[in-house]
Amino acid sequence: TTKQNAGVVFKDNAVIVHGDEYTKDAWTNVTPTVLSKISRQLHLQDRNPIGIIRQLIEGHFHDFKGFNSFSPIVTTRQNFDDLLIPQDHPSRTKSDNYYFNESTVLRAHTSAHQLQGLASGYNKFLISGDVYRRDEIDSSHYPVFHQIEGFAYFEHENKQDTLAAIQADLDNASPIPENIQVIDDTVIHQGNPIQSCHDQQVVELVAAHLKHSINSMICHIFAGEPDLKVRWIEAYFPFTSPSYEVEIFYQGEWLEVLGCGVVQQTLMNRGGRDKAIGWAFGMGLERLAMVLFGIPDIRLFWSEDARFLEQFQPGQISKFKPFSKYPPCIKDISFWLPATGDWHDNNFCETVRGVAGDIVENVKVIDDFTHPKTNRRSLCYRIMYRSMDRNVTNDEINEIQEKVRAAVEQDFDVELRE
Ligand code: FA5
Ligand code: MG
Repeated sequence: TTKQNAGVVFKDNAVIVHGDEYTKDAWTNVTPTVLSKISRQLHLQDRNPIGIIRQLIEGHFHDFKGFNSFSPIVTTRQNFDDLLIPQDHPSRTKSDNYYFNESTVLRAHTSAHQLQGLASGYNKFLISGDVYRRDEIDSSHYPVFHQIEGFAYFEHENKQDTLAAIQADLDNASPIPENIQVIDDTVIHQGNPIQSCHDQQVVELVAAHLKHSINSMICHIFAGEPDLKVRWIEAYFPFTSPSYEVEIFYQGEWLEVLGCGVVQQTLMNRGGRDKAIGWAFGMGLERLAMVLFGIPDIRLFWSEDARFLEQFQPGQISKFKPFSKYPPCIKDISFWLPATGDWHDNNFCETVRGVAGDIVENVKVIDDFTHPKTNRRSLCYRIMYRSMDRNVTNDEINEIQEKVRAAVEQDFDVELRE
């Protein structure tokens, strides 16, 4: 049995993507639905908001080399080991990632290419691309989104030269505009330490360079915003220390937009840069695009409806003009869980999306009940179906819902109720 879509072939024992064959094993959980996205490359479309923001950021970091076409199919070594992510780290699990097999995965972040960037010889570079994570389903979560990675390092023989080079770069940079309020209470301390191999004065200057670079990028993309609030908080990533997250206050909410930090020296050394010290950030593009363009649903970025695509101009941020939404169709499914085994929402959502595709707008638990006598647990999920492009009929959705029920019964060994 084979299933085919745009360069992707599913065979019994292998998955083939553009001629490259990946042997299936117990880890395989990529689906035709998710693989149908790898050819879309929204970040390269100059009329898609994702592509427009990517170009805006590249325009700001004009002395950075841009890498936008690394393959999203990477080794687990690239996605995890190279980044010093421990063997037992939760971010490696099958319920969070799309595996081709034990050693090949759809990248979960653009950080998977940091070593390739280091090998390129450019000391400042950006990497953008589509990234994949198994996740819940709602208006701001989709299993594919986009990130841009920024990386800068300074490579000199001694401390004085390093300090001088970073300071010169900072002196050259334009000052942070008045319209931004930066809230930064972060301090370097034991819980978020300077690496023992590093010099404190150098790290403080690298961190200042990182913070200036990011604050001014945010000002650039939110140009014209009368009062912009940016907040720096401490964070943890296995591949940076100290580490930070940056949030933007927008329309009444703090929005997490990126993670960053001073790169672990072990990683620099593995990249052949043992004399250098550097910083990196990884930023999600969808959340920024949703606020800047006023886009209410993350699935819209994937729309091929002309009413969406024709609204945007290359290089320009403009407000999305909603076109009428088609009505939803809502179906519930309830079942008794098997007596043993863990239950993961992500796996359930994946099965639903595997059958129904993008027509699923939202999946949520509406009832979770454990029978007092038998101790059996029953769940009820509400699935909201809606198309971005057309009216769906109740008959059509009933048919899909029947397939969903069959797939859920088969995948999870549950006992369907009524
Ligand atoms: C990372 O992915 C790290 N690789 C970032 C990094 C790079 C840290 C370099 C240090 C140095 P995180 O999982 O937090 O971290 O994701 C980074 C950003 O991607 C988030 O701040 C958010 O803007 C975006 N993001 C994460 N998950 C989602 C999601 N499910 N949907 C949309 N955007 C997301
Ligand atoms: Mg995060």
